[in-house]
Amino acid sequence: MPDFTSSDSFRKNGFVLIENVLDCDEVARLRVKLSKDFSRHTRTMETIRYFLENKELHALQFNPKIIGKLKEVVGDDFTYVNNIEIQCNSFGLNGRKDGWHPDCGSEVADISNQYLFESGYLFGKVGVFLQDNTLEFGGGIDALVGGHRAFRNFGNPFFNYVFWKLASEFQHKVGKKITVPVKAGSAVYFDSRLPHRSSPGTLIQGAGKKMARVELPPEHSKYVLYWEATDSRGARDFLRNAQKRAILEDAANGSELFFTEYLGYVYPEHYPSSYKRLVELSASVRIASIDPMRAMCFRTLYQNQTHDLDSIERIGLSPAP
Ligand SMILES: O=C(O)CCC(=O)C(=O)O
Repeated sequence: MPDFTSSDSFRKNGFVLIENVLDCDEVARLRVKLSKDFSRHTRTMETIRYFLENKELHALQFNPKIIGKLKEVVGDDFTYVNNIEIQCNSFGLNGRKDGWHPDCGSEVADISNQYLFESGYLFGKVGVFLQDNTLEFGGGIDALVGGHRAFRNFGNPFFNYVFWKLASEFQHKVGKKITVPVKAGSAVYFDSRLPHRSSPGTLIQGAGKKMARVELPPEHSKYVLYWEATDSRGARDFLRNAQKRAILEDAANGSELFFTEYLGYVYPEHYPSSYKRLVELSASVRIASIDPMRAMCFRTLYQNQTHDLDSIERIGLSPAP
């Protein structure tokens, strides 16, 4: 088995495994809490509001092992984007590619986002897993090793896109796909361009094209906390694209207004003191957010749950920020 735990693995393989972030007792306590809270509804995930209300969850972002590894990979300029997802029994396995996808799908579809092809580009998702990844129940992610390297810069947006399209089809057919050996209490930091999917699990049924919550016995429930880590430039580019996505969210069509919600949180204004204290103590973590005026507009849209174009224009957001 190659060494997925050294910081080089992020550049080389597209992900790095961070082992033993939490001990058994910490995992057990978090599982009890999440099991209780998720039993109150049927949603697949909790988002930033719930995360900031619960100290034991936001403390995970400041775990010394996670911070240490992110510093090794990203450097001292590392920054969090808090598009928080706390997923429960959530699996996405269908579609033409059986659930395989990069996270930057909406960014690469917009040809103006050439940053994805730059050699120094660094953006990824951190996931903290509260169960082992097993053959029967999944519990972690599968990864297409090195798949992020399909993003090559030929100095021409059209060639960049076409090469990526062809290379990612080729990789999907012949590339090396592995189940990342996640244990309860470990974390993974993976490149947003890396094709990955929920590890399937032979006993998992009912997973949809989009992430769907499936029924599992409580002792096998799957819980994962995700957020993004990058450098200051990566955060700026990502948040610009996220605003375009937020504007296209439409509550009337059943969309959850996920982007609209988290973009409304500005650091430090909208964060509790328990979180701010952790940022201060860490002395190195930066929290990215958008311009406060724009954030206020997104908060209004989220509160009203209205997303028609009229209301977007009325509160002063243009569809192309
Ligand atoms: O944890 C999982 O099941 C995979 C999640 C995933 O692919 C995603 O959030 O993009």
